[in-house]
Amino acid sequence: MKNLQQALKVYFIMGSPNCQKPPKEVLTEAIAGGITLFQFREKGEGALTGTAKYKLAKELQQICQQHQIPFIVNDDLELAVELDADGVHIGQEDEPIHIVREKIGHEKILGVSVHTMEEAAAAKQEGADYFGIGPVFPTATKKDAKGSQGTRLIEKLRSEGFTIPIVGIGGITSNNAASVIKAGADGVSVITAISHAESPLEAANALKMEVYRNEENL
Ligand code: 3NM
Repeated sequence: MKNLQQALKVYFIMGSPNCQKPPKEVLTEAIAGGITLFQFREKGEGALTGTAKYKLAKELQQICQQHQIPFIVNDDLELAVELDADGVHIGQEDEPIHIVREKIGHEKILGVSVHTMEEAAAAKQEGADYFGIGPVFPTATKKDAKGSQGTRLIEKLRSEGFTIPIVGIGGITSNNAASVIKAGADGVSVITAISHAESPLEAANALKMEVYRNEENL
């Protein structure tokens, strides 16, 4: 995808367990507030499965399509293929990266969560389009997340010459997004900061302002 770096600026991730009002409403508001990419991540307590999961994914994808927001599926490769989603995001515990790449083809976005230099080098080699790096700050959203590691790995990757697009994840809000961008990330990915906000629109907008304000080249 041509403008992946731009699309990663304000990357909203969500599934029904993350929402305090209807997911379609939350997504619509987040888009109005300026998110640039959406990931459907139906995980955690009360997560939908089967037909209900498919139906919600389809509805959210349609909202994204109406607004030209790329729609990415977390982990569920089968769902991504079925929906002809714009991409997939996988962790280290999921299917091997090169297999996922083979299955989705080269036109789709492939995001990979990495936690070490070794994982980063391997992920790049196997065909990742971008890295998700976290948790940058403590997060209550992902129960099996590792301890927060700050922006160290982002800085190290940049200082060692990795130019691949990177997003930080984990506990990011408009109050701390600046440090993630200053460390060298192209964007921030968030769940709670937008999905639990009283106004997802304002929360998305505040994040967007912080990202653009702190970009190196401005
Ligand atoms: N992955 P919030 S942290 C989905 O470190 C996810 O790889 C993480 O949610 C990682 O913005 C995380 O609510 C949760 O902290 C992010």
